[in-house]
Amino acid sequence: MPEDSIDHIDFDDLKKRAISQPLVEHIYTADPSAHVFDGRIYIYPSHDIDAGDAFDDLGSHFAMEDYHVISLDAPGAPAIDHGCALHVNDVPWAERQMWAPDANEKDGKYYLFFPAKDYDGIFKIGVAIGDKPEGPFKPEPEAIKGSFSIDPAVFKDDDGKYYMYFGGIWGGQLQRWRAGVFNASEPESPVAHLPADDEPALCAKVARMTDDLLQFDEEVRDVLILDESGNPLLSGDTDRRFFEASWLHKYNGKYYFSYSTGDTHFLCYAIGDNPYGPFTYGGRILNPVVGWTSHHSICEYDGKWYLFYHDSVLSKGVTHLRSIKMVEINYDENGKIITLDPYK
Ligand code: FUB
Repeated sequence: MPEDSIDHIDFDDLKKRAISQPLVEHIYTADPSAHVFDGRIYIYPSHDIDAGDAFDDLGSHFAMEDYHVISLDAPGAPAIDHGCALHVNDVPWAERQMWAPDANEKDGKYYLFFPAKDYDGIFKIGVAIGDKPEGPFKPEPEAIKGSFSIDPAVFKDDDGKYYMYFGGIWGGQLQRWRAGVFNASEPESPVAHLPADDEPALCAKVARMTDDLLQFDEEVRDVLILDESGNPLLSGDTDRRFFEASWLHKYNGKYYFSYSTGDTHFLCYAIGDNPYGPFTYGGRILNPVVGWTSHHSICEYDGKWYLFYHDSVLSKGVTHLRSIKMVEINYDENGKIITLDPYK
């Protein structure tokens, strides 16, 4: 829901009607990537701050500087903030805008994957390593070779292979990489370089990770989303096409690629038979929340499935001051995710 349409909203009423409440209220948090490590839920969110930057369609107002890890012993338990786990000042290659992160575990080490703009203003994706799920994390000196754009999500498949999904259009710069190199040729505009409405939409990206989880182990590939007739979703299909916020989970042996439609504010999913896809559009997970962005993760705990998401109700609609939330989701007998409305 765009910020300019919030004047009429009764936020006290909306808070009562919300299907879940913020997990923490002492800081603003967003873009929650959740995993279960050692029987606990660990959430890797963005840490929203008001740095005073004006709202624009490139997301300049999302000027985050650090990450805090949040954990819960179980659904419904108090959420614990473990403090600053990584600050942009400690990342040699990164200058600003620490956007949506993710993390994963391998052989007792924990890896935080995060996007940030480098000193040329170009988003890259970095890795930082810790001994505990909550950090602190020590960053690698360079960004991942060949990485670009935003919103990394790292999925571990049952065979022990790890895959990074990433990308985001508009402020996430994915459209500037269509030729394989960063296109700096025109003034920055969120819609310059995008395909025409009747052309296939830009795809999220995926690459298998090296055994040490520090690099891509192959050429980056497209995450193709098809419609019910087997055709790629079109760029003009803004209610369904990929915008940002990739996530991958496996349910009943099928691969569910989920994402945000950005400017139309839906969380959607598509189903495939392997980590690379193609994926066939399946439907909506969550209808629009208060706040421009919608971002999420999906994670199983004790046989139940949970959606982690955010909204801007606590800040009374401020786009860049969001709060992470969690709610149970359900699948029907055909494996379709039952769509949730964030407010009753
Ligand atoms: O939090 C900054 C950006 O907003 C994220 O990277 C996007 O997914 C959107 O939530």
